[in-house]
Amino acid sequence: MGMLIIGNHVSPYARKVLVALDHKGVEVEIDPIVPFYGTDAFTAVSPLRRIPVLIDGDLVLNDSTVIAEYIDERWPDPPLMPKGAADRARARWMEEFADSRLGDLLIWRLFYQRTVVPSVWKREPDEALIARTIERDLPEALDWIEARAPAEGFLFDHVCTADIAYACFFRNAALVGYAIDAECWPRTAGWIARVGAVPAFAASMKFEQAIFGVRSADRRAALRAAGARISEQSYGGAVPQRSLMLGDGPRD
Ligand SMILES: N[C@@H](CCC(=O)N[C@@H](CS)C(=O)NCC(=O)O)C(=O)O
Repeated sequence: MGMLIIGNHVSPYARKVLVALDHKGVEVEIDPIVPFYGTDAFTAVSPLRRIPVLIDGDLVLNDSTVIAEYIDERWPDPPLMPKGAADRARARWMEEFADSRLGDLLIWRLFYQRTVVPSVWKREPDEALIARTIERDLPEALDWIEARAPAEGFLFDHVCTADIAYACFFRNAALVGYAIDAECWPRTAGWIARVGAVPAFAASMKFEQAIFGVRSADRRAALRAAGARISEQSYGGAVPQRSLMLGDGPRD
């Protein structure tokens, strides 16, 4: 078996590492599970029951940031981190803000409510939480991002993991109907569009489109038909399990 990523292109965290690998021309097999359907074997390699997971021989890595840094060190060309200690630290903090704050706002409060809550947990989304997020919390986060978004090009002198992370989160937002208002946040809107046009990111769109809204059980076939290399074995099962990190309920 070659190197494996457990995860799918609709997870912003998994997509970050899949785009990084593609950007570097590294081939990988994918097991595109929805994490809630992970089996006990999944728990064994992902103790928080989260995607992505990278498995490379006897190396098992968790967390998209850890995985992306491993990828960048193992295949240094083209680089996905800036040079120099200060810029590298800045890049890590920018990525962390996206992973934590945009993860909370765009994934758990928006995307999760609109997609996972009705389809996996068979409940109505929490509309009050969604409204509060869009009207109050996201504008605050976008103001912070706007002050740091580049007017042209990327955060540093070439596209980096941090740029990709933001574009991944805003793609999930777009999938549930949220677009950055370019009149309010023009630099952010322009920057995210430029990252979206980076070939490896643009190439991920066909995989996202192949699986978004497709039942967990049918995703392997859909992705294979779209040209992805799908693993023989899967860490996914038929029955969803409670999220270790969230319980199975909405979060505020
Ligand atoms: N810090 C982690 C977060 C990963 C994460 O939250 N992944 C989501 C999918 S988008 C997940 O697996 N959620 C399942 C759960 O929390 O139960 C990373 O960067 O990889």
